[in-house]
Amino acid sequence: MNNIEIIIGDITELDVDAIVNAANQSLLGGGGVDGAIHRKAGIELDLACKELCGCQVGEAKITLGYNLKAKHIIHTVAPKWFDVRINNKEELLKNCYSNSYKLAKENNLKTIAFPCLGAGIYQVPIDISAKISIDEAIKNSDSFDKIYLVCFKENDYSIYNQYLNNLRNLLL
Ligand code: AR6
Repeated sequence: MNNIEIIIGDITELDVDAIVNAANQSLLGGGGVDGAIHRKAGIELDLACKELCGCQVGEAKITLGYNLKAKHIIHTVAPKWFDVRINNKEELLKNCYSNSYKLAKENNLKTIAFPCLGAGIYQVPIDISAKISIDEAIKNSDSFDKIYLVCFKENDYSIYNQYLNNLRNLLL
């Protein structure tokens, strides 16, 4: 659990074995962190993503990192929190994290960084994002040297830290 670090900043700058992308089902790029990753990784990422033939909500697929410092990109698709037709959103969001960790382990990756999956355009509330992201990080922490949970906004960073600090205090 001590190898879990919550940081604030731009995930595309990180030098890790894998960064996780908050993609959409097409895997062909978009706005938010997805747009930033595709812009910086370059055209080779667009070509590799085309070959993957999309990704279902909660599933994860892997590519190289191309022009990024990160060696790999794990692409996963969060549920749209505003979509009233989906009644298992928490389970699907949990699957995004667990399937990303699974894929990282299968590829022997030891350092991984997640953004707050779904917490932007897809509107996952930040307290739910913090709980699921941190709970899943704790479950997987023994398999990694370092897990970064990357927040982009001050408010998200403080809510993530609050949740993790509460858990750490409970364990003292
Ligand atoms: N580094 C770290 N976090 C970031 C960055 C960055 N460079 N940029 C944004 N964030 P979002 P979603 C945070 O909207 O909600 C795309 O169009 C952001 O503050 O990127 O899963 C896809 O193609 C938020 O906390 O992803 C899909 O269509 C988090 O990343 C859709 O958006 C996720 O926000 C996916 O929506």
